[in-house]
Parts: sequence; C-alpha cells; structure tokens
Amino acid sequence: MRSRLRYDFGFGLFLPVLVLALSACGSSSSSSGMPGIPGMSPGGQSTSGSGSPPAGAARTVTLTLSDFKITSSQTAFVSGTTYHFVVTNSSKSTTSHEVMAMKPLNGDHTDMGGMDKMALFSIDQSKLAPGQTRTIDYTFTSAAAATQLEFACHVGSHYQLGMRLPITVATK
Ligand SMILES: [Cu+2]
Repeated sequence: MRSRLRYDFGFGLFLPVLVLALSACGSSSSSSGMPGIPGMSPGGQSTSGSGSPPAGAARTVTLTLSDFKITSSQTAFVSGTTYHFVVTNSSKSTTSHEVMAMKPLNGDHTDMGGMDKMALFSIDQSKLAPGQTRTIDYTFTSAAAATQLEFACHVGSHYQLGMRLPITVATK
C-alpha cells in the first residue's frame, strides 16, 4: 500500500513537467529550424475523422529573395493550414531584403510603420542580409482569403524593380 502511494505521487509530478516541456517547445520561435517531434500533437487531441494532416505537420514553403525578384515554391495557400516559410536572401551583392505578406500597394506609398501594420507577417531586412535564412510559421485566416495578397520587398525601390509575387489564399 505504501509503495503504491509513492508511485501515484511520482506520476503526478511527472505529468506537469511533461506538459511544461511541450508548451515551452511549442512557443519557441523556430528560427533555429528545429525539427518537429514525430508522433506528438499539441494538446494531444484525437485527429480521427477530420481527414486533415496530423497536427504539427506544417507545410514547408521555400522563399528566395534575389536582386530583384521573389520566388516561392508555392503561391497558392489554404486558410487554416500552418505553413513553415523558409526565407533566404540569395543576393549576390550586399543588398539586404525583406519579405512582407500584404495587400499590393497601388502607388500610394505609406510609411514603413503603416506597412508593418498592414502586413500579415514580415521578416525585417535587418534579419535578411545576403546569405541569411530565416523561418516563420504562419496560418492564413479565412479573412485573408477574401483579399488580394502578395509577397513583397519594400526596401528602397525594390518593389518597383520587381520584388513582388502575387499569392492566393483559398478558404478551406
Ligand atoms: Cu529587396
């Protein structure tokens, strides 16, 4: 009897530690490109019957920023799906680039602060010097599906030079 009590106590301690470890893992920004833990889904909900891919299996999208063009392995997206964007500045010069997912700008040039507010997500040029790679996970909402969107670089006159790539978001 005494040994069984000790066992219950030990197990009760172990669970919260496991939960803490999992949530710490999930909230970390994944700039290190740490691979996911196979077979572990956040919250541990059952995925039966939904027919969707297993939780945590984000689709990887490769984005390349060059002088002066944006290419992406994928330009058609679906709302509610998490995408793991791997963004590389492949500039052969010393030019930093940025990427912003936002509505196309039609001539009216707002300040950077305004554009930052408009962007669904962005990676600043200070993090994308030539040769650098950054990652960001993003899930488009169904509201994004109703709007015109593009990946754009608004550093200097890069946008005017062609650094824009229209994308589409379909409702799941
Ligand atoms: Cu640029």
